[in-house]
Amino acid sequence: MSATSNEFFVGIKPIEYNPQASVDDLLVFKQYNQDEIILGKPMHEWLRFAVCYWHTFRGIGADMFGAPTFDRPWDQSGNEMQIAKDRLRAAFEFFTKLGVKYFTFHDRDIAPAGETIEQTEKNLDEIIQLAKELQKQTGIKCLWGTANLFADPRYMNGAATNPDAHVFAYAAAQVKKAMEVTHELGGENYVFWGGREGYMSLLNTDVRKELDHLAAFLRMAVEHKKKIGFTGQLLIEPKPKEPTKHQYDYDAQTVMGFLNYYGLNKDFKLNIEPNHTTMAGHAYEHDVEMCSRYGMLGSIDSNTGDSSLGWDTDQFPMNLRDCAFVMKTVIAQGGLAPGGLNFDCKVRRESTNLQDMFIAHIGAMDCFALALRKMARLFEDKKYDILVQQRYASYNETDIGKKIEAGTATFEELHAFIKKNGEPAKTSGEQEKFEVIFNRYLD
Ligand code: XUL
Ligand code: CO
Repeated sequence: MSATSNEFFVGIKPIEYNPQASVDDLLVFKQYNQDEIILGKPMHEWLRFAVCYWHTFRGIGADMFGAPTFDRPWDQSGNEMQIAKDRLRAAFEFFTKLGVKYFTFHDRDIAPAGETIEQTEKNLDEIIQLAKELQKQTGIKCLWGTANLFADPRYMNGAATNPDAHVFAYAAAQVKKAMEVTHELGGENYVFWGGREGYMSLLNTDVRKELDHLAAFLRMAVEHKKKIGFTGQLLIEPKPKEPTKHQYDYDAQTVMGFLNYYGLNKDFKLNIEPNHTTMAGHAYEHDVEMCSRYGMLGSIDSNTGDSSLGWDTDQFPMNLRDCAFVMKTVIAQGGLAPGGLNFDCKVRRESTNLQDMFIAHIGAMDCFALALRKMARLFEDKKYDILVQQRYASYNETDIGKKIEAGTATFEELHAFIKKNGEPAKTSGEQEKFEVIFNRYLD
């Protein structure tokens, strides 16, 4: 903080859009022009960017092999609650200067835990009051809140899937409060990421019991949501592994199957994090597309991994191709609201300047904005719609295809059809053609 003001990011002015800016001018948007209308709505409505509190304001630059490398000016005062307040003010200065409209948080990111649940909730309430004031002053909104059910040692064997009902109850108590404070901040969604909801060994695990318990937990959350009048969307964030060897919310299709089985599919949508998707062995865009096609894509933790590493590196998305694939799906479903693009990303441990926080977010926002522009053109041309429809034309244009789609065909009928019509003609999948066309839209 400067000696004369409450400013933490001294010398950094609000980031502006200037497409003419030089390559070296990094504190400027060259693509993200928030009010520019694309396909009938402003860019900020398509993109709904959020800054995440845990990486950007609680990240200290530590890793498994080394001590913290960051030296943040808001982490200096000594007293835990005072630091939490300074940090919150710094965060709102950052959101405002960056020009994002949303933030996301875990309960334990914004306020320190106390010795007892009463003290923990008191700390949280005090910080939430300050957050509300800062929201009022700045107009910044809460995209989603969540509870940290993985860091405290009590959750070492899981939270809602813990073999001990006492731990399950603790997790429920914590989520109850986290939902209430998210509601108080006007949160537009609430996220469940099953941090340790999985197993390390099948030998000591009753997987069926744990999944039944997880469903019971989520049912209680739905009930509580109604009880407190929270109208935000509930979201589940899939991840295949890490920290546990196997996480139950493995990927989008697994989570949708789980929700359907337990009758929860009307109450939840998915928050897809592409870094998690790639850890499940899928392409970056796979889960986004997979759940969108079932009307289940609620929000995106827009980050990326490193293909040569394979763990959850939570890097800023800077690859135009990846962002374009995401935006292609987002445009096709008409947007993400009430979800958004949350930067669940951390600057590298070696990126120790305060400026790096801005540069990272600006770079990722510009990458998505450019992807939006490019994919808007593709959408307007209806290129893929037409080409993909053509591949499936037989289902609309032939009697047998129409019957299959309608669910009225039988095996006997299809057997008779083949006897009469013989071998199908060979049809090229034309993958390269589709890839070349996609690349041309990225030009
Ligand atoms: C962890 C992860 C979380 C969730 C929120 O991999 O992505 O930060 O987004 O708990
Ligand atoms: Co995430």
